[in-house]
Amino acid sequence: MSGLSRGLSRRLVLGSAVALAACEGRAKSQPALAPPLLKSLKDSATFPVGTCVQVSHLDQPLWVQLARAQCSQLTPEWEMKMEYILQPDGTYRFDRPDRIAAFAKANGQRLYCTTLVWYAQKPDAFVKLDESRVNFASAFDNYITTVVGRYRGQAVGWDVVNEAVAEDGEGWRQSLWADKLGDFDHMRRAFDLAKAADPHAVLFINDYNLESLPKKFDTFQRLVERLLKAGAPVGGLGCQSHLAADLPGGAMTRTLQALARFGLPIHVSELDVSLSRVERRFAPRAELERGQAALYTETAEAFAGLPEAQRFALTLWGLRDKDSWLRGENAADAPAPFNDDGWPKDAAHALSDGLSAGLYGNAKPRR
Ligand code: 9MR
Repeated sequence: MSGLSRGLSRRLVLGSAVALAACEGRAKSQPALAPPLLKSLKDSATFPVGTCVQVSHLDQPLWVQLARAQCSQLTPEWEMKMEYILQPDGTYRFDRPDRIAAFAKANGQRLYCTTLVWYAQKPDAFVKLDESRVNFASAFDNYITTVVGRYRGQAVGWDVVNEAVAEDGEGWRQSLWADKLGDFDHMRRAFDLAKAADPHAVLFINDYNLESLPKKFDTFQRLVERLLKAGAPVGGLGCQSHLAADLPGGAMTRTLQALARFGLPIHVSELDVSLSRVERRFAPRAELERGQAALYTETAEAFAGLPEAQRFALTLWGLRDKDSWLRGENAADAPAPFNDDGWPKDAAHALSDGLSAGLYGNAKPRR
């Protein structure tokens, strides 16, 4: 698409968002539109920039306008997980994940999917299964084969194993899956099944606190090595990146560079920067906001500095503050790049600066 037609189509999108906002009867004093950044996030980057999404967002014209303008990839936030898909009686429901997949396709955005194996989810349908390993294993196999197969050809990647490593770095987490199918074998099995169901999707192992807990990070890397050595088709490494605003500078850069040593694509898969989950609880808010902006820049710039083939995508876990899961934990948190009304915060400009580092040969960002 030429610059001219892109500008034109963006104006059309903005125009229709104005009309929709008017239909919604928004108060005049409320900002109706997110003012554009100098350049959108997706246009600032040489790699896909994503956000998580819930079906409820698709009915909000302002969210739709923001996500279309800023993002080239979508990850269903929870409606592609077992908690939604798998019913207590063992049947599957795909209405909402299908709707998100259709939205992504209609808007020319990539679809990334999370998650297949997660210690935190043990739906009734599995818990209730017969104790025999055979039934359990075939239900596990069927779930992965069916769900991955359904989005074959559209999903660019899957979080196959999510959050497998213990927080203290002492080995791997216990889970229903590990109990029934083996600590290591259930992971290996999930990768093999996902590969068979969609040979083209990039298959990730994904985890969090890798930048802040050295022992956990070490165990994560050992697990990756072991999976690769066993021949598991691990195609990429996911670094969730739920950061605290007072994380010391340099940690994210070191983490991404260490991950890059595996030579696999890297996904910054769930980036947000909390102002509440900080150690320096009494730090002035403005100082934390500066820390937040600096971390958005550092993460994007470090990512942009990875070898091209390893820059899978950078995904935000919430575009606007009010979209964030962290609001449920602390109503005063404001972890996203855009505020509740969809206006770019300093964090959005900082993120854009970091993303642009890739466009200009890793030149230093503006601020
Ligand atoms: O943000 C997600 C929230 O809406 C869901 O209720 C929750 C359970 O499905 O998962 C949240 O996302 C998590 C992600 O899948 C894995 N890393 C941590 C995220 C925040 O809890």
